[in-house]
Amino acid sequence: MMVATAAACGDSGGDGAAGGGDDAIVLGFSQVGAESGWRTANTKSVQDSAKEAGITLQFADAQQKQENQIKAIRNFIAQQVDVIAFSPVVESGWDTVLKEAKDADIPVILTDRAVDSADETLYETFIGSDFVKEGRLSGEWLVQEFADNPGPVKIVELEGTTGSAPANDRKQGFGEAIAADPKFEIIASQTGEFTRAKGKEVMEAFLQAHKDIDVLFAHNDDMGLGAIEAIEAAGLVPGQDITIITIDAVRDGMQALADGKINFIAECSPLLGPQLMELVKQVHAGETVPKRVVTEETTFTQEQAKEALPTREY
Ligand code: GYE
Repeated sequence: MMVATAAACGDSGGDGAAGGGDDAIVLGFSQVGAESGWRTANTKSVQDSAKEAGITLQFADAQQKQENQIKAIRNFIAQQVDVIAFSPVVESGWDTVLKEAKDADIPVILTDRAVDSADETLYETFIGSDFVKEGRLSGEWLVQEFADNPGPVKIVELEGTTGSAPANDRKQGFGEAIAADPKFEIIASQTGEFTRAKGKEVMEAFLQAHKDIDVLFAHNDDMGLGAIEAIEAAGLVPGQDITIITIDAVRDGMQALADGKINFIAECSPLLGPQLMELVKQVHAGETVPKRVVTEETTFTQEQAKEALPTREY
């Protein structure tokens, strides 16, 4: 749809020029923020691979606020960058600004998180994980692990950023998996905003309100790591008194898993940079790209974490 104008820029693709020469592709990238270890690794991956690909990166940090992302995108449009990529902090409320980019003939790539726009022509492609699957795999592990437990199994949940695709989808996938047996009961669920500090704070409140928590499901490692501090401060043993499941598998999470403080992690890869740069080049050249690119991921038990840690990239 944007083929004609995108191809009309007629540049050479900026071969080899680290940071880009005059004719390098300019990519405007609006990042969510710096809320977690995952995000730090993701930012590094995007910056390193842009450099490697000779793409000039205009990087904007939205500090977890949608209004900042909308401003950044409008800025990119005003600057007439070649391609816009962004990781939408929440799912809804993007149609107007995406329409503005489309009217300016600037192709948009969604990275990491999805939008709920009904009009799929507002973006070229979406590259990122299957968050529902991550939640489901977490729930399925729990169902298996507690197969011989007569129940009730009391679960507390630390949700990610309210309204974000990973929070919505991980909750859904986990909920579907544990619905397999009515003995599983989510007794409290609240946002910890994907941060360690908030994860700790909310877990403290959970521990005060409930004396009989069996399981913690945290939508990311960082909130789980914050919660571990609260659990230890309450005189309980994380990984034993409370079974802990998280998502991401960043280094600190994997270390806690190997140390026995977390019991299971569903991986979510932040290393989206290289594939993103390929897609940027393709849409800039007017090539057709798949509408959805799903990241490959696995899961880790404590034993598997011990094996994987020495060669873990992030
Ligand atoms: O799981 C979390 C981060 O959008 C997949 O955002 C990402 C999530 C990730 O803050 O740690």
